[in-house]
Amino acid sequence: MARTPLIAGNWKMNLDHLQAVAFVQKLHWTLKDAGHEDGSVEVAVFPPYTGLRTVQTLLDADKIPFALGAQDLSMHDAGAYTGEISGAFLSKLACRYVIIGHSERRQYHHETDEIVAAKVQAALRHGLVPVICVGETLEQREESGPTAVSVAQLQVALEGVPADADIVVAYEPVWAIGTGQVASPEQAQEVCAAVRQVVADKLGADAAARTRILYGGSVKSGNIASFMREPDVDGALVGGASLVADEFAAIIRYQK
Ligand code: G2H
Repeated sequence: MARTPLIAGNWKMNLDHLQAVAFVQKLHWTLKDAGHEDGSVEVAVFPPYTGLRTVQTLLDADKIPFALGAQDLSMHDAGAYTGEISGAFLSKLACRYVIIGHSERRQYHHETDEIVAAKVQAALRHGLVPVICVGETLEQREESGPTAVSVAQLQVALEGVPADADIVVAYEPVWAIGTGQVASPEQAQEVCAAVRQVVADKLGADAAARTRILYGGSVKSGNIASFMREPDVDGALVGGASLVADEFAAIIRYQK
């Protein structure tokens, strides 16, 4: 089954709502000027919550074919949860995606596999596609090998997920995030193949064939093509390099 590649820009806590609009306009025109063919690759941007509304309005008004996503959501739908954002609010802003279980959430906000699983359920309740992040620290890799942590994290995250659910999984080795230390394409492939097997075991062969699995961790224009040549890598979750329009456009325009 052919899977449309997904190149996703996780802006993290960068770009306020005005900078977000200027950035998306610049990215759009950079791609247009380069003769980029819309639709060959799905492009998604993940601004901070405060930028979602302005970016959504711009995408709509200028018919810019980027998907919109949020970087997190609450496991609850509504109520007395100060500071939290409901999936219901995100789907009203035309968000298609929501990142769940990014290693920075797991590390700085103590999100457990069970919290991640509850957030996946919340996303699905509101028609959002969860981008479920998994990945190991260097210590865990040395202790239990390259695939064990991602497999275990994903098994919990997929508990109770229906076989026909639309999900994305992002493999992000923690040791390669924002460090400049990149996993090799072979290392990425090994874990992405194990991730696809978990999807097959939990959700069935059809789901495994259609689910996109991304690699994330210091992706740049100079290394994207080598990842995209791997059979189980269907795209990238890009952090730092997604904040520079020329660089992110070059990543989107990778040649295998
Ligand atoms: C991993 C990645 C984006 P970066 O966190 O999710 O960030 O590309 O800066 O390593």
